[in-house]
Amino acid sequence: MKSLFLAALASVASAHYVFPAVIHNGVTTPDWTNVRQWTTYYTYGPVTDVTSLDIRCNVGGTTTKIGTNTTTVNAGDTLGFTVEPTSSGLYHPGPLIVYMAKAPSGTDVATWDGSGSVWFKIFEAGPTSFNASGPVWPYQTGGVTGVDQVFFTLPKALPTADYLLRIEHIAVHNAATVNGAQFYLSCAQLNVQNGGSGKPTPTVSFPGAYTPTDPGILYNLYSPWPQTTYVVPGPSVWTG
Ligand SMILES: *[C@@H]1O[C@H](CO)[C@@H](O)[C@H](O)[C@H]1NC(C)=O
Ligand SMILES: *[C@@H]1O[C@H](CO)[C@@H](O)[C@H](O)[C@H]1NC(C)=O
Ligand SMILES: [Cu+2]
Repeated sequence: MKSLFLAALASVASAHYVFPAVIHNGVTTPDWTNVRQWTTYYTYGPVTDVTSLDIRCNVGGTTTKIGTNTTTVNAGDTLGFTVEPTSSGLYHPGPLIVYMAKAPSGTDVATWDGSGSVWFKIFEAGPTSFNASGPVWPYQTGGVTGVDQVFFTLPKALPTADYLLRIEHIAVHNAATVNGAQFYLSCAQLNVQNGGSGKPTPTVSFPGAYTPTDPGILYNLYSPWPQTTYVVPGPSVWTG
């Protein structure tokens, strides 16, 4: 009985996922060197309260200074994050969203907390289609597995500056009750070079961007069956 219980606990823990590393120009950084290592990251667990500070850069991700390295990139580059554990990957149903926030000039992005209405969305991926099972999510590869790497492109018009980069996957399999949606997220620091002269808008704050009852956050994946709609939460995407 006891070992069964422990086995069940272990499978729950390993069932979730984290984004621990950045992929750029074919190079994957070590885990948690270029991504802020949040407190209790080893649980692979989600944030569920969108009104808490944890929704910004995960638990302790805005206050814990662990010397995270900043990744130098060019505007317009393709960037990626790894998903761990790789055996199950990004397996929950839900959208993938990427936000950025420019560090105020004179501020060291490595110690900046990302406060204020400074975050703009650069990428979102909701369902690619709907079939007789409901939404088809682009990062699920079938069965109970998902991809173990995700990629997106930085806008070419992004001004040269230091930024926080926030990746988020919202799992909606339990989202029919308030605070049931699961937010898997990490923040990395970027030094963006060769940028453009765009003005990223609209901007939002974290917490603040979401409410617990937003469509896409309070969402019943199973009713009506099959589901035929899904609204990705947050502001519109700034493409530059
Ligand atoms: C940042 O990079 C330096 C040099 O590559 C490395 O020695 C250091 O351990 C890195 N920082 C972290 C938090 O891993
Ligand atoms: C819906 O599409 C997904 C992804 O291609 C597939 O795994 C699933 O079997 C499909 N369901 C039905 C009922 O066609
Ligand atoms: Cu999970």
